Amino acid sequence: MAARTVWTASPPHARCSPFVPSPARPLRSTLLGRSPRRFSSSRLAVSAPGRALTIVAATKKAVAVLKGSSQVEGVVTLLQEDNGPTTVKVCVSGLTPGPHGFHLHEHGDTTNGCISTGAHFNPNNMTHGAPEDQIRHAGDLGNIIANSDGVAEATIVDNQIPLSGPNAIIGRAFVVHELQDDLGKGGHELSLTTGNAGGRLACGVVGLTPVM
Ligand SMILES: [Cu+2]
Ligand SMILES: [Zn+2]
Repeated sequence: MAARTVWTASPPHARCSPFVPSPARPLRSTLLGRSPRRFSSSRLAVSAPGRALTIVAATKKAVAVLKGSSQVEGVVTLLQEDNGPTTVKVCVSGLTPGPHGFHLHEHGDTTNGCISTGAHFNPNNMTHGAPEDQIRHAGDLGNIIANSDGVAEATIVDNQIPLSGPNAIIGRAFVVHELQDDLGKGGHELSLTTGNAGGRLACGVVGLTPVM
C-alpha cells in the first residue's frame, strides 16, 4: 500500500503553528442529472424528479493531542473522505533535531504514560516496515524530521489507517519516538518489531472531531 510524505518548511519559531484547515473543499455536491463520479449510497438523498440531486460525502475528521513526560508536544489532525486514503497532518515541537519514529500504536490507553499504548497497530499480523512497504504494520508511518528549532511538520497520506470500518483507528494512539525508525532494515533485534526507535517521547489518543 503506497504512502507518501510531503515535508513542509517550519516557521522560524519553535512551536507548532495553529492548525489551519486546508482550502474549503465542498462537502456537498449538487448534480443536475449527470452521472455521479462517486457517491456514498448510505448518504444519498434523492430529490423529486427534475430537481437537483444532493450528495453528502462521508468525510471524517479526527485529532490527537500528543503529550509526554518531556517538553515534547504536538497535534495530529486526520481527514478521510469516503473510503479514500487518510491525510495526516503532524506538528510536533520540543524534539532534538533530526528524524524521529512516528507510529500509530494499538491502544488508546495512557494510564501508564505512552508505554500503555502497546505495540504498533498491526491488524494484518505483519512485521515492521516502512510506510511504502507491502509488509509493514498498519501503524508504521516512518519518521518525522525535526528542524534545528526542534519542530517537525509533515503531511502523510496513507491507506492503512482509516477513520471508519473494521480497522478504524479512532481510539488508538500516535506515538513519537526518541530515535530514528530504521524501517525494519537496521539489522537490530528490534528492527522488525519497533524499528529500534527508542523511547516514547509523547503520545495522544485519536478522537473524532467535527468536520467543519
Ligand atoms: Cu512507536
Ligand atoms: Zn511497526
